[in-house]
Amino acid sequence: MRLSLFDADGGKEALAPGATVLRGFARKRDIALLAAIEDVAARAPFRHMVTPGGFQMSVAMTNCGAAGWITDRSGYRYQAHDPQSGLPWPALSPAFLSLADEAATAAGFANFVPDACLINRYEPGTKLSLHQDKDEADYDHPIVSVSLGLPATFQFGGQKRADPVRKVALEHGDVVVWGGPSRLFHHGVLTLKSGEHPLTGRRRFNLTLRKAL
Ligand code: MD3
Ligand code: FE
Repeated sequence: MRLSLFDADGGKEALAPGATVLRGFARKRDIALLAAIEDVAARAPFRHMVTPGGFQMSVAMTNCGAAGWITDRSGYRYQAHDPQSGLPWPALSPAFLSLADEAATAAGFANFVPDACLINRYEPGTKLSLHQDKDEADYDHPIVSVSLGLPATFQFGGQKRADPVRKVALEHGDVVVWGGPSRLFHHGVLTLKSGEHPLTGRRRFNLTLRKAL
């Protein structure tokens, strides 16, 4: 067995009740995950969606799975078809499904079967403001989030918007599982700093795997 000073799988940290960071959990599969993102984007290109208030999001998004998360002037929702093409979203990649199930299991949530994967693409200068994920039908299911590429500072607070926020640095390959009491916590991503990642260049990708329907 080869011993490494920098093991790819850096262990488990509890962030809050029901919220677990699995450091480096996705790192060994990074190439396959990025290839799967490229496949999705070839059929459902990244785009900057518009919020109900009329602001274009700085983060570019696309989806795969039976349901895709969208926003436009009429609101936030899950939809089976890509509004840009009218086609169903690409199928959920088996690589995403197995990672989601393994990560959820490692965090204590057995049998997690997501039907939606939102793919966020950040470039330096982009951010995601504090929000809750509440467009899903059933909050009993956890959410699995996978970070790839440039590092980011993630912030999360509590159930109320005014609750104090904590910051956590998320790096390439880190996976976070949010469930139970933390499922409806407010969260966001601070403005991405510039940098260059060997696999993604000046970009960060985040996969958010959810059971939406
Ligand atoms: C904390 N994306 O797409 S998901 C999103 O890095 C989103 O792009 C983040 O928030 C990103 O909605 C990471 C992390 C996440 C998801 C659900 C949560 C954190 C959460 C639910 C409760 C608390
Ligand atoms: Fe979110």
